[in-house]
Amino acid sequence: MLTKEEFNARLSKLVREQEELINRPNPASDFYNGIYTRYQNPVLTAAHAPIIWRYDLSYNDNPNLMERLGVNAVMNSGAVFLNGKYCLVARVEGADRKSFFAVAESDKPTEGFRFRDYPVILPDTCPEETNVYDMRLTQHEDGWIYGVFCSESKDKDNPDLSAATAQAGIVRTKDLVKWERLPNLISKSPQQRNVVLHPEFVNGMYAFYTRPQDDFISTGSGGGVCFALCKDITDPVLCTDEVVISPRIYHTITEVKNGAGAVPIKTPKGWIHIAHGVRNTAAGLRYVIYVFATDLDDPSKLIASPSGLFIAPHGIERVGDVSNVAFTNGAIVREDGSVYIYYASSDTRLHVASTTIEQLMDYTFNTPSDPLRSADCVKQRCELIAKNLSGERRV
Ligand code: M1P
Repeated sequence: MLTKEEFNARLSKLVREQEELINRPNPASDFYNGIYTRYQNPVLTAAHAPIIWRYDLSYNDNPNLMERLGVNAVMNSGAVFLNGKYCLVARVEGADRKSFFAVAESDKPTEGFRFRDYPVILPDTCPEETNVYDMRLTQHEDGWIYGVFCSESKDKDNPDLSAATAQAGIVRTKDLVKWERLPNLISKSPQQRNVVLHPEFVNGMYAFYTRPQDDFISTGSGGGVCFALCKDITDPVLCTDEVVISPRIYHTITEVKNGAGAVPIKTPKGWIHIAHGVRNTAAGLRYVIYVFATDLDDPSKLIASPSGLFIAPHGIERVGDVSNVAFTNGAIVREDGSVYIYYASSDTRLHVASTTIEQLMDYTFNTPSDPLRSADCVKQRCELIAKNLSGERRV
């Protein structure tokens, strides 16, 4: 058992080290691709979880200053700019494997994120719900901020202990403090994950990006990221068919599955979507982030598909609880055209990549699309090489 002095000294050290972590600068890394900037440090980790969430600070009750409720990971975060702050609604995973949501905010987009004292208290309206995660935050033109997240329950009809059902839960708020829970989205698919609400009305209705799937992990017959409409968000039943807008394609980064990520970004040339694609490998599934664009007037119409991946897990990002994963569910766009993409690595920690609308549009609309066969990919690359060798700027 610690003496009171030792207890206080250890606590002071914990507090000091966490303050140093939160306040440490986050310079850009050396990574270069002309498309976005990466940063040296994650913006949120398990170590950012407040000490008061994890330790009982009473010397009488916890004289060894033990962590009582550990936090295992902080990852996939929705993002909005609100009241002058960059606000993230992070997926926090306890040591008990249950995830919950918590708001972390900063004056700066790339560093200084601090959790509020309490996590989000979601209205507990689904008794069968076991786990919640991956909230997408949509600042809708109706004036609400909606959070659409995965609501996971045990599949009681399946004797397999791991069998689960994923549904799209919906909440709304004006301030990220008080949350109103709406019914879960009703679609024809038995399972839904990675559902995102479009920020504008489409034909006077709410529009959702969905990801139908046959079971909890495998999308099965689900063909990719879909689009469908809903008349009333307080009675959220999809009233149109879910049409595939970004398909899964053989021998591409979306072969096994894909899913919508950040809320689509409106640009003069179209809606830019930052999504994730999954392929299988001998080392397990590999998740990368990719981009596509849809028509401004008809967001169900695909208009650009830059080839391949946009962000892959890099260096240390490749390792974590679920290794080889880059995943995004939030981005913030500022009036000056700067864009901050919050992405998690390996289901463990959260990072940011910064770019601009101008760069994103250049990437999305000028990157050639995947010709889908090696022979055609070589032709495509040779055209680039030939252009460079004959052009005015030879290296
Ligand atoms: O473990 C990687 C990701 O797996 C899921 O994504 P998907 O539904 O596309 O397989 C999500 O559970 C996500 O949280 C997780 O990061």
